Amino acid sequence: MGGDGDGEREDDERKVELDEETKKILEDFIGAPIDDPTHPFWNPPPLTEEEEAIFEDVKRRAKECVGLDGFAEDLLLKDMHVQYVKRSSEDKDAIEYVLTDHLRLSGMYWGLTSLDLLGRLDVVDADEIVDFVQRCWVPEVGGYAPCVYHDAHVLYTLSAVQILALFDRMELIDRDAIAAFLTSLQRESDGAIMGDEWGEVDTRFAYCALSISTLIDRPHCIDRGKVVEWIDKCKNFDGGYGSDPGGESHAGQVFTCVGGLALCDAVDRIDHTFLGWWLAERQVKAGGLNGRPEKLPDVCYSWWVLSSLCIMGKMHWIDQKALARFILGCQDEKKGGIADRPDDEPDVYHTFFGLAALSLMGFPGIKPIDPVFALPTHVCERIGVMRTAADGTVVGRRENSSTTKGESVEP
Ligand code: BD6
Ligand code: ZN
Repeated sequence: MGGDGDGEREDDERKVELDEETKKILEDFIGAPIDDPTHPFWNPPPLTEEEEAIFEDVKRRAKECVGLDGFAEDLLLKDMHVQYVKRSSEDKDAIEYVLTDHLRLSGMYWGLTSLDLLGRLDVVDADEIVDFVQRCWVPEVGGYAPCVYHDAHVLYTLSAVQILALFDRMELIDRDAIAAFLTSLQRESDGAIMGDEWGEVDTRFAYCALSISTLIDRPHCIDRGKVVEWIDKCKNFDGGYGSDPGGESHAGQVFTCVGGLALCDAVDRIDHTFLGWWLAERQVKAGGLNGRPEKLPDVCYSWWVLSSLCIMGKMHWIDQKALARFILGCQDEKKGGIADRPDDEPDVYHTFFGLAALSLMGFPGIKPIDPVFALPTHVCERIGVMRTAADGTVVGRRENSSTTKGESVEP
């Protein structure tokens, strides 16, 4: 690398001090002194045209196969999944549609994010969707309901914000009203977050509040230190997390806690070795992942487990190729969509989490996804939320973010 502008590397301040033994091993390996930038090893001659072409070809193939070398893009039935998601949003008479009223905004987020990951968000009518989202807004509460005429809840407020982020319509959000709603959901006594005014607490709601407050740039509307303390109380002897203190470890809850801690820059609270083991143990012989010991593998846990491992920098602790094979094997070759297990009925939830896990593994033809926000990374970049640490765990906001409408970010 090097050679940009004044020759300074952007990551110079992250220089690692090598001990003498490591230095010697490295020097023997590359056949050049580490500390002499004038040595020809560090100043290779420019590539010939032929070498350049080979290099480009290698780079292209490497990009297509990160972690999954040998996987061909056409193993993923992309167009069929696009049509499946499109159909499931259109067929408003289908029984599944009627029965899922109470999940509607989350269902829309799963479907729309799937389309964006596949580069086909254009197949839906953005204005119609944004209009529906706005009709789910409950102004007297400051949150979104899953569907028109239902009650506002933190779960669907996150889905609404995620959908508006996907369509780049964040200006429609009443950030201060949502911030006040989130503030009202935090329990004074122990920092736990309630889902709505009825008072149930769960680590899912803590994650949602932390994610929303970051996405809308109101990080201090909840006391993050207190949430961290509460999440820490949900940690079990096996390194995993449950839904509340004393709750059994479950991969879904693990994600909400690991993601939540990452949003608070507090991943040091995680027992990395124990939890890394517990998560890696979720992989079964068939290659898929389960949510708890002794359970069958299920595509959706590909996401809950893998995103947690990704945040912890331990994705290589599982066999990614075997997992990708399992997910691809759950595709419905006739209808499109992905099911929880091979030959089961597909649904939009498993379609999204299957695609999202493939995205984390760098599967060719799927856009990259952020393991904490569960949004395509280009969307996170656009709205100014970014992850800064080399291990991918610190989540912050770009300074002078355009989404703050000229207000300064609170200290
Ligand atoms: C979620 C959780 C936290 C924060 C954001 C989130 N986004 C999506 C979720 C998952 C979660 C949810 O929103 N709960 O409120 N799950 C669902 O909406 C699913 C919907 C569903 C029902 C039936 C079949 C397929 C999807 N849900 C209500 C579940 O309980 C699913 C059911 C299931 C899927 N596969 C096997 N069973 N389970 C589930 O989501 O488990 C993962 C989980 C559990 C607890 C916390 C976090 C994640
Ligand atoms: Zn599932």
